[in-house]
Amino acid sequence: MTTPTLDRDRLSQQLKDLEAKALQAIAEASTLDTLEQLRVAYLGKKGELSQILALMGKLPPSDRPTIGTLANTLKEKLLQELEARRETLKAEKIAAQLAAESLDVTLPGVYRPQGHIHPLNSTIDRILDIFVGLGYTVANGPEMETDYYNFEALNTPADHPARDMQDTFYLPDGNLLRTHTSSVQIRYMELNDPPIRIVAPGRCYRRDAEDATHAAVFHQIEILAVDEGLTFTDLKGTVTTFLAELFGDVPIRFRASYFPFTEPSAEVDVQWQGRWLEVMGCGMVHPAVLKNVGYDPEIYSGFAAGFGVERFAMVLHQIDDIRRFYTSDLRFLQQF
Ligand code: 2U9
Repeated sequence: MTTPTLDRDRLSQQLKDLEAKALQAIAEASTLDTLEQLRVAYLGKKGELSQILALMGKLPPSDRPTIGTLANTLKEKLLQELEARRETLKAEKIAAQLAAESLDVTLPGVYRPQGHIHPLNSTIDRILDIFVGLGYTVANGPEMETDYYNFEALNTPADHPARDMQDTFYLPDGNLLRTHTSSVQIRYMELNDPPIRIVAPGRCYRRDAEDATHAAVFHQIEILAVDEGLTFTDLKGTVTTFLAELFGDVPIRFRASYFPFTEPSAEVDVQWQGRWLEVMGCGMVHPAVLKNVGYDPEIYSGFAAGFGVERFAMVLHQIDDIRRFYTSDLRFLQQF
């Protein structure tokens, strides 16, 4: 019995069916991986085209060239279609990336409101600039203090009203929250020999009922100069220069006053919008204070001054209530 020979027409039809199926699958492929799977499925060693070619041996020799040519033509066509589809998919992938990553530079930016320096901080900076310009060094110290550094070293006797409970925050361990930055100056003098010129800014605490001009937490700046031969004239000159820098050329006056840590003492007023405003206190450092830090009052003399920053900021910016500094109301803060 002769092996039924595969007639040429059947093989040729198989090749045509394969072409149609493969071309449709390539056209529908949506990823490069799928295309690679199709290449292997159709053109690989065990692919469908190879399987048909394997049947060539059963054809009459005279028919083999025809089928061989058809098969090679189909292989070339499928390779071209695979490559074309690959290029299309790659181009689509790049186009999708470009679209996703595209930045329209003409879009408006994200609005971020401009921040503002708090009026207290800008006032402190401005004041520190004036004294640093006069050769002073900025000194800082602890806000929690001992009775010694806050009162005793400053010649403030035990029964002085400033030490009463109603004015000072005492802590359970007997320490306190400093009521002025004078303690910083004591600490500095313990560690440094004259001549010294320091400016001490900082947060201070007073047990006051809060109202339009009193806050439990407030900011103070004090200056201290100790050298040989300093006199009240040097103090007046320094205070006058400082106030002229801040308030311009307005009348100022010194009124005799008393503080335990200075002798003589004075309070300073500036004439502002037609009224005399008290803005600071000052005086010559009391000899007992110099002795407490080991300075010889026969050789050295010094002057000091202190003022509340809120008070300056309120005068300079016409602010009517001290509490506005602490309530974080943007309608207030944005004005500065
Ligand atoms: C040392 C010696 C003396 C600092 C001084 C004042 C006068 C004064 C107040 C102003 C308003 C405190 O913020 S306030 O409540 N201060 O009037 N301060 S003389 O004298 C010193 C400081 C340190 C070693």
